[in-house]
Amino acid sequence: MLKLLNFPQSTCSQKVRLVLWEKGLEFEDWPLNSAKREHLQDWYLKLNPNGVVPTLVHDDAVIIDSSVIIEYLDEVFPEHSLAPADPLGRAHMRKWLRFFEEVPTAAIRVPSFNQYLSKRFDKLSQEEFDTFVENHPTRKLFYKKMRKEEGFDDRETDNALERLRQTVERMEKGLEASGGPWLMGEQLTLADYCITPTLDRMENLGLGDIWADCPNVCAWFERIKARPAYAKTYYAKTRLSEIYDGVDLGAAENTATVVAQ
Ligand SMILES: N[C@@H](CCC(=O)N[C@@H](CS)C(=O)NCC(=O)O)C(=O)O
Repeated sequence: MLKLLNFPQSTCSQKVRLVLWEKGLEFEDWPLNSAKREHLQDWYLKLNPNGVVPTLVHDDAVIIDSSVIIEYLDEVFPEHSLAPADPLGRAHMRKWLRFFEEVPTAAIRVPSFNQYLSKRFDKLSQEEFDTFVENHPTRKLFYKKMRKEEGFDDRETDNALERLRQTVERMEKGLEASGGPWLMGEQLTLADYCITPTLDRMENLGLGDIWADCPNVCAWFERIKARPAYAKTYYAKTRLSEIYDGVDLGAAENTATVVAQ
């Protein structure tokens, strides 16, 4: 039995949902309510002491961290494998995973908070916000760099956009070198799904132009979007624009859907 504790619109959660759907694995989708800060409540911190989503529960085992989870799923359920069969191929795939975790996954948070996610703090007083930041198990320094409602300064934002551009340039070259259609060549792998939510988020934030001059990336993304796993992952209200645009954050039923990245 697989259960995924996640936020519908979290990029890290979407990464795992893409892999679960692509592999055809049955799972219980367990959306957490971040307006109630369920991911910071004691019961959840016992599962995931980092206070972030997603968390996978497989029978009695708890697995955390989205890239760890997708590698675990691919090892435990090897049918329709999303990793190369040989150790060298897997090493190359992991090279992509580690780069995506270090560079674009961190960078995309900055424009996401600037444009939408900082709004979820609108209703908190500065004191309440400071308490939230001080007590966050892993994101204290990140939130300290941000101003409650305005997000990040120009320097942080420019750095983030530069790292997102660097990512698509690297993907463009990688697709050229592999010959496509996927980052690793003929085989669709975890690497492709590791970066998919970041590009989807960029598009949702109006940053799709960043790869307009990268024909291989454009074609790759169209192929990804055509996968049934993509439509299943991005169900209604899984994108920030659908949640925040035109939403009255003061309305109780709406704040319940306002969650982290
Ligand atoms: N390295 C972790 C990072 C997870 C992460 O940052 N999750 C975000 C959503 S994408 C989160 O839960 N944020 C909660 C918060 O900022 O309070 C993973 O890949 O699972």
